[in-house]
This record gives sequence, C-alpha cells and structure tokens, in this order.
Amino acid sequence: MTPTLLAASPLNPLFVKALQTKYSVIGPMSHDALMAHPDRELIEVIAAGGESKVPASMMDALPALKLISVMGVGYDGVDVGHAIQRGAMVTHTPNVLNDDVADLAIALMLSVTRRIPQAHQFVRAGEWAKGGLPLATKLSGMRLGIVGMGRIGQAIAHRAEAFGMPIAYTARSAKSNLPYTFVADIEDLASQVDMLTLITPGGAGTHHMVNAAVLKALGPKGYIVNVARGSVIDEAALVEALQTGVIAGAGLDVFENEPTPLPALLTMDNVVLTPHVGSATDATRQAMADLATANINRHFAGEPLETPVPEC
Ligand code: 8YV
Repeated sequence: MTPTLLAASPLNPLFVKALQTKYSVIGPMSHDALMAHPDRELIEVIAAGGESKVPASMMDALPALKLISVMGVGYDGVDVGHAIQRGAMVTHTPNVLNDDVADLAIALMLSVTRRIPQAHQFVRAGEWAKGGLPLATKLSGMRLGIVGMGRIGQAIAHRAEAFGMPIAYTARSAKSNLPYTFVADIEDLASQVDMLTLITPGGAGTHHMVNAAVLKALGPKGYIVNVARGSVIDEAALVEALQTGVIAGAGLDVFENEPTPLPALLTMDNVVLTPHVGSATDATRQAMADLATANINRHFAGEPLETPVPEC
C-alpha cells in the first residue's frame, strides 16, 4: 500500500515531485479536515518546509506519527519537544545549503554598502549621462561580527576572509578550533564591528536578540545583514534605527511577518530586501528536496535517519 504523508504547509514543488514517486501526499489542510480524513490514523510522516508550523495539535491528530521531515535547515516552526514526547523524530537538511546562504549574506553586504540596487536603477533610468552616482561605502576591510557560528556562519566567515574583514562572533560558546574572536555578549559584539550578520537559529531562544540597544551599539556607520530568521530582529526597532540614523543600513532576506515586511522597510533608501531566498537556487533546492525525501525513505525502510535535528 502507498503510504500517505501529510504536508504541513504548501511544499516546495521539487519536494512534492520527489515524494510523489513513492507516496501519496495530502494537505495542507485545516485541523477539522485532518480530523475527518480517512487516512489520518495511518499517517506516519509529516513533510514540512523551513518556515512550516508543526504544532503539537497537528502531531496529536496523527496517532501513528513517527517522523517530521523538514526541507530546510531551520525548524523553529516545529514543536520538537512535543515530537520527542510523542516518540517521533525530526529531520532537517543541513550542509547542502551552506554555500548559497553564505553567498547571499555576502551579496547583501555588498549590495547595501555599494548601493548596487540604486546603481542598477540609475543606469536603467538613463541617469548616467546626466552625471555620476554618489560615492558608496567600502566593504573590504570592514570589521565583521557574525551572530551564530555554525556551519553557515563559518561559510560566511570563510568568504569574508577574502575581503580582508577581521572577524568576531557570538554564539552559545566559543569554538576553540576557529581563528576568530569570540565575544560572549551581542551588544559588545555590535559595538566592536561595522557589519553585523545574523545566521543563528530562530525560535524562542533568539527572539528579538537584536533590539534597540544592540542597534545603538552598532552605531551610525554600522550595517546589519539578516539571513537567519526575521524573529531574531525587533523589526519595529530596526525601522526606527534606520529612519533616525542610529545605524547606516540593512540587508534583509528574512522578516518577522513573511511575506509582508513592515511597510516602512519597502521605501527606505538604506535598505536592500530579498524575499527569503537564501537557499533558492536550482541545485540547492534539489539537494534539499532529495535529502528531506531520503530521510522519509529511510524511515519506511527501517534504516537510520540521515540528518536528524540535534535534539533528537
Ligand atoms: C527555505 C530556510 O526558506 O532552510 C531554511 O531554514 O529558511 C530555507 O532554506 C525553505 O526551508 C525551503 O523549503
């Protein structure tokens, strides 16, 4: 019999395509519709994306639940504690997206300091023949602060070294194998750098970690780039800091409310915005879909899962 899987939210088409070769995928659907679904008691697997919400109520609707497979490295929408209590595993897709997310972090750093969107628009609008573009800010040599020194943080640091950027970071603990300066407190880190980049997991532990005080510490020549989760920054405080010159600019790929960033961000000249595309290349999304599917295949084959989340 073809196993039925529940999609927690609309899934990436590459994930759906990979799953449909072996499984029947239902959902997303409301709690009531799920409770009434004829396959509900047989469903062992929830398939999810990095931004999906998988609350306890969804898990508890599925008495046979064994696995939540997330196509994404972040899984802050999954109630992992409840999954563990229910005896279900959670898997994600680490490593395969490190390069893309790190590339985008560097791209946002360059875009906001060198004002690439404005330069692009300047040429397109035929302004060039009328005079030069105002000078921009040099990125090479800027002091970089990285919030979160996991796999992607290290990939960003590796790239930043080529830009001659001295690197400091904050994380839960110092990593003795890395040649970068550890700063325990994020406000201290912000006060010591020109460019603060966020690549820490989302969720309650990092909610509004970047607040008005951190932005003040970053200062009027400081920039912030967020490729982590929107929840890590107090977005209202960020808007105020950008409007009043408390910081110089921001490059943002993630927002507190996706897909609707605070309207003020949409019109600011010192902000570069991208629509949560850190891992959005053909090759990487395929690798993520393949890994998320491989974990499900392993579950049904009774084999050890490839990439369980650290808590499991
Ligand atoms: C995607 C992400 O947005 O991996 C993550 O945590 O945020 C992203 O790569 C998403 O998960 C793709 O399904």
